Amino acid sequence: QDDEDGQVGVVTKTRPKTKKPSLYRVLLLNDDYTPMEFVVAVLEQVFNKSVEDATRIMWHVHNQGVGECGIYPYEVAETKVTQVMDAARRNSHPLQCVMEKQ
Ligand code: TYC
Repeated sequence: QDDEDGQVGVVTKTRPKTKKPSLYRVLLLNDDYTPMEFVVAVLEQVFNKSVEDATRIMWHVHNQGVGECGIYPYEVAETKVTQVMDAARRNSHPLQCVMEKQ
């Protein structure tokens, strides 16, 4: 562009190159065998829920078949899924936890 000093140059616009991290929803699935108290304890310990919130989410999953534990960046979501699946396996419960792109 020809600006006031008479010089011809290239107009550049700066734009931040940082990308927002994709978010993932972590879901708990219902089953017939995992004890309710175990599900509540997992929600408190892994997802930092209050006992009230944990209990509400547990009942929601029990009644609806699936429920949301939280929404996190990929690596956090993956870590939480692993923590739930490890705890379930250690205690021989069939509890399933999955993540999906939000
Ligand atoms: N349905 C289970 C029971 O009746 C309780 C349960 C709730 C299991 C939530 C899994 O994600 C779950 N003992």
